[in-house]
Amino acid sequence: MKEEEGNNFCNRKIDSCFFMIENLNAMKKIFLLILVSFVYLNSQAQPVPAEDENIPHLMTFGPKAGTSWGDDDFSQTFFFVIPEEHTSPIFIRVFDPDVGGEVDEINGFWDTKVSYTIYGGLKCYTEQDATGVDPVGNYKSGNMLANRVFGENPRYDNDWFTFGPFNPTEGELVRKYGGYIFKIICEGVEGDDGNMYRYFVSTSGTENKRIEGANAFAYEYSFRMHNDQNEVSHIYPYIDDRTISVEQKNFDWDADGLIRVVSVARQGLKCEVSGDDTWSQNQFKILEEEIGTSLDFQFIKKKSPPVKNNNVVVSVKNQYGELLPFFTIPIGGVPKYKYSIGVKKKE
Ligand SMILES: [Ca+2]
Ligand SMILES: [Ca+2]
Ligand SMILES: [Ca+2]
Ligand SMILES: [Ca+2]
Repeated sequence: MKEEEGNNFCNRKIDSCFFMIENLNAMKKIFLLILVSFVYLNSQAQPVPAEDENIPHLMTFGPKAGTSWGDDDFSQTFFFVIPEEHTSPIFIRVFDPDVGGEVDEINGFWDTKVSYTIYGGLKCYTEQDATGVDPVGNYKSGNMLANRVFGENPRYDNDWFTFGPFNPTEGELVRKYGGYIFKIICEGVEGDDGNMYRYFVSTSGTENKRIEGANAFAYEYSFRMHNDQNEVSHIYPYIDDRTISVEQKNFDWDADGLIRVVSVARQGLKCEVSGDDTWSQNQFKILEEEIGTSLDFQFIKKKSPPVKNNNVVVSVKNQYGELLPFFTIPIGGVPKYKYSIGVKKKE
């Protein structure tokens, strides 16, 4: 081989090497793009509880259960926000609506009935009693759009039941949330067992299909923790510009590890936690940087002794005693602690 040819051969080899590296980079970029869009799509979905919350199930007991099972009032209200731009029909789907079978918590034998009622129209959200922690007064406000009672029913154990279709305009238009609001109340009617369930607001009556820009929120969350001690559950109350301080309140935590608050400016504020069948609360001041962001309440289980089947109730109020909404898709995203802010602050 002549020297010149040898050089050419070398150059070609180097060229193809560069080509491969460029290809590799392009592949990495494509992979990243797929990953990012997957995460984005996921965060746009409307399971309730949502992925970022990592809460296995909502929990509502029959009215004969003792509160030591972890439900203080046998009633849970959720609101769905459908953006104004969305004009096609929507469906509200319930996972494991029954009380019995594989998913749910038995107390003696299955004898519980729960009702799910969907409300829309004027005052379904803006009625003051609808947005409290207690099922009192006119909390069932608005137009009743659908209702169904479930007992033990193998047909819907570990499976979905679908309400709807509803026209989005059947909800109540609430400008500050940019859309129509629907309310769903799950309530224990009879018995003493625990109903575990989830929701999904969908464009389809037969499967879970996301509605772009939709969200869901509650003012009091009654839920089942994971049994796996390595799983951390989260809720994300939104801090608006009127908030100076907040009070968190939790019920029947069974001393299961710790509840802490993380935010853009907070690395981990420990909250007062409740024992069996008790309430606990504490107040803390909101930092300037936290305005317009969500707080991340983290529910971290203790390693031993393990607490199984732990049901807990949580709410957060501002200094006026107004409850803060927990959005299932946190407003402004999941807050990440920023060292540059945090080091200047004392908690
Ligand atoms: Ca029972
Ligand atoms: Ca079930
Ligand atoms: Ca259930
Ligand atoms: Ca509990």
